Amino acid sequence: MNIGITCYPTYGGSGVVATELGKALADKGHSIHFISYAMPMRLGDAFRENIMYHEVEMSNYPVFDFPLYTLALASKMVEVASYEAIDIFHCHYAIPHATSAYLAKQILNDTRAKIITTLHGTDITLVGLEPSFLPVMKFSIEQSDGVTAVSRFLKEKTLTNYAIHKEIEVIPNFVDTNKYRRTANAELLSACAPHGEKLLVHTSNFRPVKRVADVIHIFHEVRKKVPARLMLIGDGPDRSHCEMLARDLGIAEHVKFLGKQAEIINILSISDLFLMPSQSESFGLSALEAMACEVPVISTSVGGLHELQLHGQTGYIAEIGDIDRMARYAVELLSNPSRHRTFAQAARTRALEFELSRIVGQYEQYYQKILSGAEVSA
Ligand code: GMT
Repeated sequence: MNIGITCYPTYGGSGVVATELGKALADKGHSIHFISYAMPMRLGDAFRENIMYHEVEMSNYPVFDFPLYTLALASKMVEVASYEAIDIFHCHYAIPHATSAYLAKQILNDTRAKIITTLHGTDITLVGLEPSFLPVMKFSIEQSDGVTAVSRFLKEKTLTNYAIHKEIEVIPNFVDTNKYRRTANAELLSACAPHGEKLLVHTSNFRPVKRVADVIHIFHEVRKKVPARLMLIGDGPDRSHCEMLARDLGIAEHVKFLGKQAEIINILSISDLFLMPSQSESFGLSALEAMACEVPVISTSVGGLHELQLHGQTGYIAEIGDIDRMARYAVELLSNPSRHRTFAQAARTRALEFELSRIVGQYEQYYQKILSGAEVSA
């Protein structure tokens, strides 16, 4: 198949899923055309002759106070489809990608190329609900030939929040468990935990929805009972506040803000616990990556997280903002090596259920279903 994949090229989960999916599909012989405003981060070192990258060019005409990305993307999709016989436009994150794809298809006047939109999370639960976007979002989702969601939670939210009468296929996120596996790195471990401290880790885009300040507070409580250090990966609007908070609580020397990291397997491999105290999480891809590296997860009970992590087996689940409980769970696991080992193994076993090859196969089957014109309206 000739597949055009549009995603955000940044470190966010939707871009990661889109890029890893494209690479895996290319390995299976499909031709993949990434269409975005920058090269997707995880594509960097993945040259293959059947992966093409088409950059959306943005003009900066002074009359435009705001960049017209939706239109520029639609034009690039038209161009790529005209010369590359695209079978499927697979849009990751609905805003504005599904809208651009709809526009492109109208311009092409082509019934052959199908649009599949994969909903990832905040496109549905946050941004898309804003009155300035909602009607366009609803329309664009309804006009897609196929729609997938990364969890049952997200599917239900889409159907109810947007009053959409359309079949939505749940295809969960995935991880390459051959790549994401725990590998010993004594040198890194002794650099990060020189006195044998336990290592807690968090990775996110530091947006309010991630409640990174809770991570700092949980760690503060944990340190009162267990010698530990905290590593924070990623960057975003709440980072400065969190750095200040760590200083105010007097724990700054035990907290490392690592910023954006291209390669996190080595860090996960030396970690003892992953913290995800999010306010909303449609799936929790970064928790899955941690689980694949045998890192148990302490998370909130929101969204699709309980579809991934099993309370009392792969980690623990608490209510949003219940810092004390999350800290208690963390201390309990960190101070009981045999239970920690059992949880770490269970986390890995659970992650294997989301192995890349299984889920990529589900996407391929879904592509076939949509291409064959199978009925997807409710
Ligand atoms: O977490 C974010 O805000 C980034 C966002 C994205 O689209 O890049 O992540 C969403 O998609 C991920 C991949 O499907 C999911 O694992 C995350 O749970 C989801 N984030 C939220 O729902 C907040």
